[in-house]
Amino acid sequence: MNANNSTIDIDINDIDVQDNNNSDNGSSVVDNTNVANVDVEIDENDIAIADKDAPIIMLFGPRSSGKSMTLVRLSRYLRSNGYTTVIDDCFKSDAKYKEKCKEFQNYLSTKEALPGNAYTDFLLVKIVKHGRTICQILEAPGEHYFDSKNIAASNFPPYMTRIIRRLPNRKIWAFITEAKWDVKHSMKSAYVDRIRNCKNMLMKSTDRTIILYNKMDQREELYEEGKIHVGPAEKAMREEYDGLAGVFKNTNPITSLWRPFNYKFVPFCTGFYFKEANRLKYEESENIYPRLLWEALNKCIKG
Ligand SMILES: Nc1nc2c(ncn2[C@@H]2O[C@H](COP(=O)(O)OP(=O)(O)OP(=O)(O)O)[C@@H](O)[C@H]2O)c(=O)[nH]1
Ligand SMILES: [Mg+2]
Repeated sequence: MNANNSTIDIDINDIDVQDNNNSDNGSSVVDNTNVANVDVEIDENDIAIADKDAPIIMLFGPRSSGKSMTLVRLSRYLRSNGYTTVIDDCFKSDAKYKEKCKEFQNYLSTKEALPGNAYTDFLLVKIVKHGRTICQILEAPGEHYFDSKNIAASNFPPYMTRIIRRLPNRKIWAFITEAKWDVKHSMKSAYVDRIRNCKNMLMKSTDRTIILYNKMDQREELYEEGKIHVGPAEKAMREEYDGLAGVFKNTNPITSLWRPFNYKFVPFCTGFYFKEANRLKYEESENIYPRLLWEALNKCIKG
């Protein structure tokens, strides 16, 4: 079924997005006024991951690619499907982190969108079912992964090389790409280089890879009658991010015959954003998006 020979594991080519089985329409306001202002120096190396077993999902993407909103969308979907989201407030010890944990918890509970500027740094969220932690999702500041002001950087912050890389937990790297990322070609190719750099420096052979193509709503040609064209979406991602699939080329002579690339492709949209009375508002995306992401994550967790 897969027109592009990728590793996508969905057995239908067109996916209907009109599946709001969640009665909560998630319409929210992104309000920049209520920004937490805890005036402290943040030590990025002060992080602690106590659970050395549950896989860690690394949301990897430049600033504004949608890491926070992806985490929000997935958490809200999972909460409405019997999972508990537990924010690990011991992950960092500074007061600002604790403040953000509270904000995120409030956000998930009240449906109010997070203040845009307050929620941009670290967060570790555990996904729990029947008392068992299924996985832990980590968001870190976008510029730690890819700094648009220093695109030639080859090093990662020490906490990534010293702490994250050495953890025994399986990591699932969700590399976020954006539909119609409005930057120069050189910026995109620098981002692809940075992902290659991550693969070489931080990833282990037991880790897994997802390429998430966010902001799909910006490319209407990838839909027809409310259905996502998954194959063409993956093709569009590969055209926009030239060379990215090749980073994950499967070099095993046997398995590469049916799985040429070692990544799972997930078309995604966190919501529909619009301005109203000078405020940025958004309406939550359909459940099909977090469902596809959760399916891909589960395969990476188990397989
Ligand atoms: N059209 C569209 N815009 C989106 C989507 N997801 C996110 N955005 C836009 O991107 C902005 C940034 O999203 P965030 O989730 O805060 O991005 P981030 O990657 O966490 O950014 P940093 O924390 O600064 O690294 C949002 O405020 C939206 O305006 C989407 O699915 N579609
Ligand atoms: Mg963020």
